Amino acid sequence: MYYSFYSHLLDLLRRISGSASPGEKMVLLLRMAKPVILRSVGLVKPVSLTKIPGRYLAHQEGLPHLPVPPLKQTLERYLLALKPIISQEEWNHTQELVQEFGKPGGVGERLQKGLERRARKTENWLSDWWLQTAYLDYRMPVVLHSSPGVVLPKLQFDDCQGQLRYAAKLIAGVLDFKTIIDNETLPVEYLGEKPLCMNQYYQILSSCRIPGAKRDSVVNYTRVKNPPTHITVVHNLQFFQLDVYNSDGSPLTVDQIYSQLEKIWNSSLQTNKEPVGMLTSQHRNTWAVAYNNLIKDKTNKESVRTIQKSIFTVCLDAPMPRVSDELYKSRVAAQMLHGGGSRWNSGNRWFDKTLQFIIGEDGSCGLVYEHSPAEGPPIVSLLDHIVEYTKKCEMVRSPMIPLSMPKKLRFNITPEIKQDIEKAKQNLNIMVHDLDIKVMVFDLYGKNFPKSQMMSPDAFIQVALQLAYFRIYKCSCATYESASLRMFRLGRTDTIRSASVSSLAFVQAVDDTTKANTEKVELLRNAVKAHRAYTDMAIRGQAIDRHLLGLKLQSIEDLVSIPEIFMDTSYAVAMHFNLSTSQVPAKTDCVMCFGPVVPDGYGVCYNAMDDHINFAISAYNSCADTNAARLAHYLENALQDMHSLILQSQKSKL
Ligand code: COA
Ligand code: HC5
Repeated sequence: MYYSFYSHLLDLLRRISGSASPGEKMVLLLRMAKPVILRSVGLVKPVSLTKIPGRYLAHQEGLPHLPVPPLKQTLERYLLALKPIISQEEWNHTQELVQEFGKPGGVGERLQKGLERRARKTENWLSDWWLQTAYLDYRMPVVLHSSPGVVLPKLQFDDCQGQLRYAAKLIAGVLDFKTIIDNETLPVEYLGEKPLCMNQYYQILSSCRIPGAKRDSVVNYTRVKNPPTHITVVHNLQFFQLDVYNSDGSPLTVDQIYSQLEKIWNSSLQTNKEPVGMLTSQHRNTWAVAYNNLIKDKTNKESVRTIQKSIFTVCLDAPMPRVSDELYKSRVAAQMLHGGGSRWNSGNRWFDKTLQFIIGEDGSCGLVYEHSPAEGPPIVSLLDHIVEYTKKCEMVRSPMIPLSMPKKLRFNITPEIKQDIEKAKQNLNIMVHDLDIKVMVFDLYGKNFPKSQMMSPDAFIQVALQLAYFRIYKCSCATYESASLRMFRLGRTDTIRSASVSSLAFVQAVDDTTKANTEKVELLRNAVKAHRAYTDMAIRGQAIDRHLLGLKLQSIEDLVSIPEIFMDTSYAVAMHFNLSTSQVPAKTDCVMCFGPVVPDGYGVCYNAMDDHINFAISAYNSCADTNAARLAHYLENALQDMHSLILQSQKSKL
């Protein structure tokens, strides 16, 4: 049914005339055919994606390939991006290296040809390289260094019954979303006019990272012969396999899930267990060695496989120390990122698991996710779905067929494994003490104010961040903002470099009392425009960072020596992101967070709502030069000052 429908569609596509590319034509056709496709999904049983090309595959095939930007363009833009962050002297030196690299018939051109060849041969020249470089080869612990967290608004319960009830609804909400994914009825998302790659949605459930001696891997059990029908629940450091489908294939009801959770809860009341999950918080090389040791035992191996294969994990957390209202959100953000330490909930996790929902007894709720399979937006849109679902769904007590006790996942802890767990505890506790995190809700305005001024809200926030940083450090630093490459097939991200010549001109001028407000506003508008222009360039696949990375990796693959421009101090400065930032828009009023990417840097994640902005700022306590609360304070001032600057200059015009 599917097959003949799509062959028909492809046939139509071949016949269609006009200037659109085959990809664009397919998307057009798909949009026209949407109701038919939805109906056809209702007629047939959901099938594995590997067997029959469904709506999803056809959509994917219609997406354009990620381009390789022109070499000359990237080199020019690289030099420009360096201007605000290095000295003139360094810049002059780098300019010579860049010229040498880019000269006709030179190394750059040869590598560029290699990249172009790779782009012709692959679905996406970058995605595999990116997965390896940014995630699987990266050896630092996933905790703080890679896995982001999300905090939901505080929920209305304060005991373990409320905790279990909410957990049951949340699980049902995820399963509801899973049905949409499995049936391929997830609406295609758009960035402006352009349809986006939906692949990441198919990677977030039933997947897990696995440590390797030199390189990790990531497995996905969605498209296997017998896809998993269970989730993992962790309570008091003990893991359980909870089957979430009835024998007829229907998902358990909220009521059924609740009663299963109660059973889990009651059979895991002891708290003296070995926190085996703590091992997953280790440096990847250390964990890889411990992992091989752990799974030597057959029971342990089975338990680990069950966790890896599960659709997702739910962590029922033990109560955490109470804090003031002011500190509450920051504390929960830390709970999501690391679990609070070995005394609290860090062992109540399997950090390699892609999706872990965390629910505390005090109404705290959120998630931590292992980043390698997907970016924030699909995760957050799943969360939006859950929040809506849990609001609507009521628990109705209905007669139930008794369900069997969820299986406890057993671990045989040898003295060697115990020692590995002890080491993991120590290292995790060091990380916990090192994290400095501040959640700030800026409520003077949200997206609506910059919009009313005909400015991009995201660019406005980024310029404010540049101002805050400059006021503290009296200089600009290499700044990273994630830009989505999902306009392209299998696209992940590129970098928007927020420190620009224009942002520097603005931040240098703003506190200069000799300058008029009108001039300052002009500089502000310029900086915002420059940022928005960089964003447009990045989402169209024309930014510089992934291209430069590609050229470097191509030289490694060609076994030629690494070109001088990549050995240069300016390159190191450009890649040392003291500010690592990201915006993930959400319908829910949630806070998203992640750690800094350099020891002396900040992680800044924000969710801009219409009338307020949620920020989470992280830093390391071990660095004397950084302080999350201080940056938050300066950021708040910068946003206030930019607001009054604009309003004052408007008043004076009247
Ligand atoms: N005047 C008035 N309104 C404007 C405007 C202007 N000059 N410029 C933008 N706007 C509006 C937009 O139309 C948009 O409206 P909407 O709220 O109705 O959708 C809104 O302001 C927001 O636009 P902007 O702030 O410019 O940002 P964006 O939504 O285009 O997002 C990025 C910019 C970089 C965040 C986005 O392109 C992106 O790549 N997102 C994904 C990032 C990501 O993957 N992060 C996670 C990595 S794990
Ligand atoms: C729930 C929000 C998660 C945001 C995660 C994010 O932005 O990750 C960035 C991914 C990328 O490729 O840009 C990396 N960063 C955290 C280092 C900015």
